[in-house]
Amino acid sequence: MTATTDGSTGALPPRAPSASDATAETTEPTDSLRTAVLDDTAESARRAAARATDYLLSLQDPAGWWKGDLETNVTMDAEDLLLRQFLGIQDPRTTEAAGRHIRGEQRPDGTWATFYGGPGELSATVEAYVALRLAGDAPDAPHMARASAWIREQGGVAAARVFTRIWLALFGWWKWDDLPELPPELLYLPKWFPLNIYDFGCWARQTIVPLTIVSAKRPVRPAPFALDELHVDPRRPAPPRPLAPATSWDGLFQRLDKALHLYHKVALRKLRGAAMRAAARWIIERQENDGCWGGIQPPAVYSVIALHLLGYDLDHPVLRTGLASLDRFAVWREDGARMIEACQSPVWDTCLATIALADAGVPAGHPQLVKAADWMLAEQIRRPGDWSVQRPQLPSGGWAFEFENDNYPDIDDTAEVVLALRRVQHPDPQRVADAVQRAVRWNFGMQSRNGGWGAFDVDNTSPFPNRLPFCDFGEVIDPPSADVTAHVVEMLADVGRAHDPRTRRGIAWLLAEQEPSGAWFGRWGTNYLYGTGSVLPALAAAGIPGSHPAVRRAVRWLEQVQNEDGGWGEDQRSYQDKERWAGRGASTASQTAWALMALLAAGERESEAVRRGVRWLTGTQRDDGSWDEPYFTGTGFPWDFSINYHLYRQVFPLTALGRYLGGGPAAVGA
Ligand code: R03
Repeated sequence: MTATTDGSTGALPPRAPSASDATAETTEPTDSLRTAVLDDTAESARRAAARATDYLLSLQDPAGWWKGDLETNVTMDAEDLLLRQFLGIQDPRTTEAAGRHIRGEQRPDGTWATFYGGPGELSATVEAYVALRLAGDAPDAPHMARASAWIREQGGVAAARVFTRIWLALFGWWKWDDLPELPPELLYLPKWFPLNIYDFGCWARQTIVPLTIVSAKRPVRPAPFALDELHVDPRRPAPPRPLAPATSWDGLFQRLDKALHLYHKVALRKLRGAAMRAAARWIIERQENDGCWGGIQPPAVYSVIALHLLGYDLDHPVLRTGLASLDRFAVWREDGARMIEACQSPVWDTCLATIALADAGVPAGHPQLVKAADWMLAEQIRRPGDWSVQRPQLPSGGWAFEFENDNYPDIDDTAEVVLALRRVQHPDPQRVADAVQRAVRWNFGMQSRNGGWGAFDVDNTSPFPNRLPFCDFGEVIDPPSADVTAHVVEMLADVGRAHDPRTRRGIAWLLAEQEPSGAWFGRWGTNYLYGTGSVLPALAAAGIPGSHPAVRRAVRWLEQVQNEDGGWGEDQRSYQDKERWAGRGASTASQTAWALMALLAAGERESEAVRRGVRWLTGTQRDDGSWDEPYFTGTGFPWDFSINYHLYRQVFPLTALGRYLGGGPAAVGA
């Protein structure tokens, strides 16, 4: 199954034997009918893999990378219009195109969801509604009236998340005093003190620092219209929230917030000024070469606002390049609609595409794979970042997810890029070996105390950030997850370190994390199918046999949740209600592929479940070699922020088909 890799980079140790390798050769057929069915399945898998290979190869950028659209929800587009309104840089073409996209995403009941087929979501609906009003839609137009009525039914603006109310406060549609405080003096808390900025996950940290400036400045721009229709009772937009008992954590943090509101009024002017300048320095030091912050939308929009409030004008290089970086997140569609990506995924897509093509039997020295490897090699990060706060002595060597994000390499991308690089026969094997060695050292160094790996930081597990009234959306810490840990274990096994005590601790952590059902939770992909689809290949790579009880439990779970149609699917609702939805939902290409990758790693190649899954993939492939996937199978934050990675529908099915066929150049005519 991985025949193309062995010996491809001579300087590197061979892949560790895996349980699935042992079953890669076909076993004795039980009867001729069964053989014929399997042959037929293999034949259609071969054809499907060949077409999928060609299609994927055709999507590569001449520079060597792949990048699929990263589709999320309309809050990105709404906030883009709100930002332009705030800065006074609206332009009719953009407004029209964003409005078109937002309108196109509205559902018949007037709401907007945050993922395909999901329920109406209040904060997204409020933001989308306000954006459409900025785009000129009248409040009494039928689509707008349906939205505002629904918003009022749900409790109005008062029930929306903090971020939404911050956006409204910028225009006086909500009172700053009715928002949680985020004092800039936060920056002065030392790194051992609870709630210091390094206690937060890096995405929250980068968002909170600029918001401390905004929260201290409390800016209000003139609103172009009133928004009374979004309140249950416009005379009382912010009904008092009940206070929890002082002895509870919630009560304690509510009182802390009250104290901070008082402090806002009496804050020492000098201290506050110095704190805001320190925050500005912190922000500017972290601006990337292309003008963005952390490669993601929230830090960029709030950093631009914060620096503008401190007097930077719009053509100051920091703001000019910052705004330009946001413009590059825009995807213009053929129908004239404009969608904003929350983030861009070129490194992640490129390593996954490389692995898929190698699995499908594209020769390791294929020029397009070498091109991809060259691009990935040039992306390796060779300087310290925020991660160095916890690991000051650790040399750099990771990869980030995006084009430019040198300050925040992540452990997941680093593991997958190493796995990808090792599948390519590069003309300079020493260069690859050096890059891999630095990456392995960095990932080892980023292991958390409990034996697992988080995405960006070590031991980012403080219980306090989640308690802040400010933190009512998404995750705010970055504890180890099964999916990231699995990818690291798989990579470490691949480089011959399966028996290193650190790898063994990772494996022990994974085994302890298995759910009673037999599945693993998926933090960055939806959900148990992603977790399980990550863990079983890792255990196999590390030499855990398919007969291991943990693997058997997982196989039984996968077989139980397979759909009638032979595919697998898992709805976002599994994050809310795992009893009902874990492993359940309409079949999708990526999730079917994850289940197959897990089963194949467990040695189930000849099973009926695998045959039916492969059949689902070959039967749903389109003529051009691609798959459709309207469902969101990626996770930014469980339930709160879902992602449709447009390349997932291509790379994972190809990996699964390639592994089913056993890889090797004979498998497809590449
Ligand atoms: C698949 C594995 C690789 N993985 C990286 C995945 C990156 C996913 C995109 C990140 O985009 C973000 C969008 C966000 N929104 N809101 C926040 C946010 C962060 C990242 C956010 C939420 C709470 C706080 C601050 C920011 Br507090 C829309 C490792």
